Amino acid sequence: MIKIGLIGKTNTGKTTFFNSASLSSADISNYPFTTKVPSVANANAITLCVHKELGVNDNPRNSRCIDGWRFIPIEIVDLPGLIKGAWEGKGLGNQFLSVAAQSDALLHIVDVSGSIDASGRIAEPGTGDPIADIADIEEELVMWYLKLFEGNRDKIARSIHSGVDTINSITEIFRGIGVKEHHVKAAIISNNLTDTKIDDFSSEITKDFVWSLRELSKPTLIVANKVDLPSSSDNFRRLREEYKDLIIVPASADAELTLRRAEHRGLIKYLPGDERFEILEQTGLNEKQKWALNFIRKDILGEYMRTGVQFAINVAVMKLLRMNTVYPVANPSKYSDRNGQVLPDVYLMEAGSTVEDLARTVHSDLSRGLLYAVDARDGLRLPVNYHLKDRDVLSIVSSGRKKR
Ligand SMILES: Nc1nc2c(ncn2[C@@H]2O[C@H](COP(=O)(O)OP(=O)(O)O)[C@@H](O)[C@H]2O)c(=O)[nH]1
Ligand SMILES: [Mg+2]
Repeated sequence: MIKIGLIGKTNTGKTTFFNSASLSSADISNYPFTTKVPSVANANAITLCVHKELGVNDNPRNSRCIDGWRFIPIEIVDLPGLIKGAWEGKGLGNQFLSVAAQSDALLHIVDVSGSIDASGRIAEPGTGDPIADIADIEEELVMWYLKLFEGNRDKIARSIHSGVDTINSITEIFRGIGVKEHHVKAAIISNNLTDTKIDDFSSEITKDFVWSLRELSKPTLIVANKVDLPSSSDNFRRLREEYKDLIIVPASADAELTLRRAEHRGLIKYLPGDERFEILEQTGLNEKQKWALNFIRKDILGEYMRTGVQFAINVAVMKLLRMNTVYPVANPSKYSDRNGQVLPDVYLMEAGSTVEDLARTVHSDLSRGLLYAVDARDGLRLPVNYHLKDRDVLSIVSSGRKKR
């Protein structure tokens, strides 16, 4: 399952984001380091289901379908707040880094209202500097990569001298934190290091190289949280000016938590990520709740279209990790499995994956004796090396086992 780590300084709203995305109730508090252990929960990537377009009713099994939207489970991890020097093991640095290492992508949560100081303590709104906060956390991540590289320089060199190629020798060092050969290859190419010997990696070259490696292996977007506070709008503008090469999603985790709780209690109708909600129980609302909902409607949804929590997750999965949704079915004319269940499963498949990858993901039986796939929309036979597209509905045919 795809795993997304929430990183950032203390008190930026990571736990609130985590709770609102998963509607679980880990402690939300102001004290530094309350999040002692990383907690993991299920959240969802949400995409438009194909069932409406195909004109059928579906029987989802590995996911849910609500109002035409497919909710595909993913994992989110709430990490302890990072402080400067984490890469040297300060604070909960080592614990943080070992968990971040297991994430496929990162959501970097910043307090865009400037309500925390540089060390993550609650401060007067507007006094903190979210731009510097982003740079601090980025620096920590890069230093962690740099430390791994520098600490293993001799080992890498020995491996290369013994005949292992450069890419594999470097990948071996970083494998434990989720770095793949193709990341190392791309980092070498983008820094024009194809013909540079490892002994000639100056400290400057090395820093550029690990910077690329960090970017490639842990795709990250910025969640500019707390946009509900008035001091956020200027900071948000500055942030966008300053970091043109990053995806920045404005968010109010607090507003999302309010909406999901109200929805949970049957007070409103609201789908995560929606641009609107509907009050069902006017009479069940007290004045404070009415005020809060009005505020969310006007100042958050009205201004930013959405609370940003679900949107950030969707963007991370679909854009950063380049996932496509693919629906395997056994019966291409009924879009069903062998038991007649319509569109039971949807899989997130990385762009570039093939029919063969899908077969392997669905069931090892299918990949043995794999023959081809049938496009359920038009009956077209697709070879095993066909690149899956988003919203493909495919029947995999193998000699090992009949259609699935
Ligand atoms: N105004 C506002 N406050 C928020 C928002 N998200 C979190 N907070 C508050 O920020 C403080 C720290 O939140 P928490 O989730 O514990 O931060 P963490 O340390 O990053 O996990 C708490 O007082 C939250 O209520 C938000 O979107 N808007
Ligand atoms: Mg927390």
